[in-house]
Amino acid sequence: MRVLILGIDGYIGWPLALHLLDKGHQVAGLDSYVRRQRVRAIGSDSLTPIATRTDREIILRQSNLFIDRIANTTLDISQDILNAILREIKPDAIVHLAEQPSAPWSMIGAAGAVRTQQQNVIGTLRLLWAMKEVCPDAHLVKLGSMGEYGTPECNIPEGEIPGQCIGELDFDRHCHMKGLPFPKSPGSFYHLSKVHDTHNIIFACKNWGLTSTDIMQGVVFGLNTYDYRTAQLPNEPTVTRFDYDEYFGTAVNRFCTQAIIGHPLTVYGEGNQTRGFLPLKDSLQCITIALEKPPEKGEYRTLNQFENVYTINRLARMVCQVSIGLGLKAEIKHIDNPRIELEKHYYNPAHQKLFDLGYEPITDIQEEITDLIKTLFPYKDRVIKDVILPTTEWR
Ligand code: USQ
Repeated sequence: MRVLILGIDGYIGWPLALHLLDKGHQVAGLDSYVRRQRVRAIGSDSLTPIATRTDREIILRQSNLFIDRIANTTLDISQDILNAILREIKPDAIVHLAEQPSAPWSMIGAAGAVRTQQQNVIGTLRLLWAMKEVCPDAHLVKLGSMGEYGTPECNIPEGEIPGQCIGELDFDRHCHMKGLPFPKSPGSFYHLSKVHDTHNIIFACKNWGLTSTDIMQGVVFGLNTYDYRTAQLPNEPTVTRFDYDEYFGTAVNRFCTQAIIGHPLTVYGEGNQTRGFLPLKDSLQCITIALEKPPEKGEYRTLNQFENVYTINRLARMVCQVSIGLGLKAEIKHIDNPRIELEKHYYNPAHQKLFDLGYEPITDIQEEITDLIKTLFPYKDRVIKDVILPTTEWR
């Protein structure tokens, strides 16, 4: 398959490119490299020393497989240029990861919110038009978020309202909601941008017959390489970036980083917030499954993508136990929650479709956390302590 990865330089994009090449697919990529700039602009940097843009291009070209280029752009370009790029690459599938991925960054202020929605909503809309005009048969695999659903007090299906009654709604023939998009109730301007994307993609599939898998992904953590087994630092060029700051670091990645420097684990509020989580390696596996087992032509498909649901407290306790077992000093400190979110709530999202398509979780989550802490430990002197505590209030 000829796959175009938008956002190929990112946390998921880079290891996905390597994984797809390994599996014999052809890969091309675009990236504006804005993630590197944004993380530096907030005074942080990837904990893992990642390869330069040029080195990444060289690595891909050495693969002897089809690599078009990593163009220094994503979707902030004219429609004509984007159309021309797609015309040249002729992708069978497009994996769209080129969005601003941070909920807290979208809540910094007006500029962060506007930039997030511009990059995400307008970028995706541009892509949909380009696909319609140039490659209407290509399969769009778009990264959405489990956070699009929010935390409603009912079971969350995979995308559509199922046949049975939900909550107190009475589905008779005058009120037949089966098949409609399940209501979304997101908690940040970032998550809202994903909801807007979802609606635009559903419309494009319905109206133009485009084909898409919209992945509602849970919180990803971990790295793509674990070189501690060979006693080597994972500073080989294949390692992906690893952020731990309040904006671009996700909960488990932050906790593991905090553990290696003896910083108390920053659980926000009561810590009973419950989310779906999955290791990075599982995310790569799931996206690959979505690519290799596409939906019918013209179908819009939703996949809820996570390994299992956990509370933040449970994960923080796991990181603590593992760290103590490895001889580190670790403790949990509940701090005032900078976000507006329920700290105790019902959470039961379905996530069967990927398992039906063949998803097998690679490792158990505790083993993954153990490997991660061991791998990160040699980098402890690179941690910038000033970027750990949250400073952006969502109020
Ligand atoms: N949290 C803490 N302490 C921290 C950081 C986070 O308690 O130091 C809590 C947050 O309050 C939240 C939960 O952990 O309740 C998850 O926060 P997060 O920062 O790990 O993840 P989130 O902001 O929800 O966003 C991440 C990705 C985003 C993706 C989303 C999936 O950045 O791209 O869409 O996870 S989901 O959470 O299911 O919406």
